[in-house]
Amino acid sequence: MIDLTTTLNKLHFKTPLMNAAGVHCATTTELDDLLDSQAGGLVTKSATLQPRTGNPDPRYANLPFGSINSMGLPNQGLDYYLNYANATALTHPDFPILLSLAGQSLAENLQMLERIQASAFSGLTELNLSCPNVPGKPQIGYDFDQMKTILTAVFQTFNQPLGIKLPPYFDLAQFDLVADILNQFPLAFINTINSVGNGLFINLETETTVIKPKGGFGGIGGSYVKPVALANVRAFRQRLNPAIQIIGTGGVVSGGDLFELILCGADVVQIGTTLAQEGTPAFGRILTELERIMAQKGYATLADFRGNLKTL
Ligand code: RRO
Repeated sequence: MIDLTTTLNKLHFKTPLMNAAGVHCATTTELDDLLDSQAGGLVTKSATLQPRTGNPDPRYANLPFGSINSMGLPNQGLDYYLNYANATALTHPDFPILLSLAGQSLAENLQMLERIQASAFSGLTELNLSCPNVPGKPQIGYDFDQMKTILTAVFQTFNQPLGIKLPPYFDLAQFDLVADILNQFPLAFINTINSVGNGLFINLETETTVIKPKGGFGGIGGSYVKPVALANVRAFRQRLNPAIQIIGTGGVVSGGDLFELILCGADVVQIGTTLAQEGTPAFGRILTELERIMAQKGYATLADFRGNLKTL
């Protein structure tokens, strides 16, 4: 018997998989598909106070080993997702729900957090500090002073469990600096990584970019980014207070990829590009592959190997 359950703060997951924010979670139809899948929980598309249409098409493309996107934060507005979450808590009381927020200013983020706090919301809130695709808006996660300012203000306002979505970091000094800031706050979790921002993919034949916004620059996901995701989960697990849990996101195509992210320390794992490409059956396939690997290795629970990466 293999036990795939896991816990994130107050929420209990039947399986460790969720969608990654932005994929298959923009409408109630897509969100209902997640409820009916093998996902252990769901997160809603990063929300702003008002609905946004996002960037012009084409704004997502599949690539040989992943994807590129510059969606530009298209979403139905916070109330749409908050109403969905609160209605679903009544029909599916045991299904974990995360609300993702991506306000375009500190004031907007605080206003959204106040709305959540004033509502019956019983899930977890994730503040996205790493959207790479809004023209003229740098990723907050790369501005350490701004990140500290935001977290200070947010924790003065919000008294419910909160996590943050981080961009990938690429230098050990950055891991040290960011972890030092994050350890000063009562974060419930971090989610690492968002897409690798501002990559460029080119169609050799037509000599053009493959997406239209921002001159073709966009966030890279899928197999291209798995080593970056593994490194970020591992580096933060080594540096963060044990009370701060980790959602690992990036490059999970197989059960082996899922196993590796948990081995690096992930408590929950999110699927982005693979969900976009295969739809919700991807969850069941990846979990079956994970179970086979665990059975072969003689592991009965995720805790049997979580964080246990060995080095040479
Ligand atoms: O909507 C997007 O363009 C987007 C967002 Br908010 C994000 O956080 N990450 C991403 O790859 N795309």
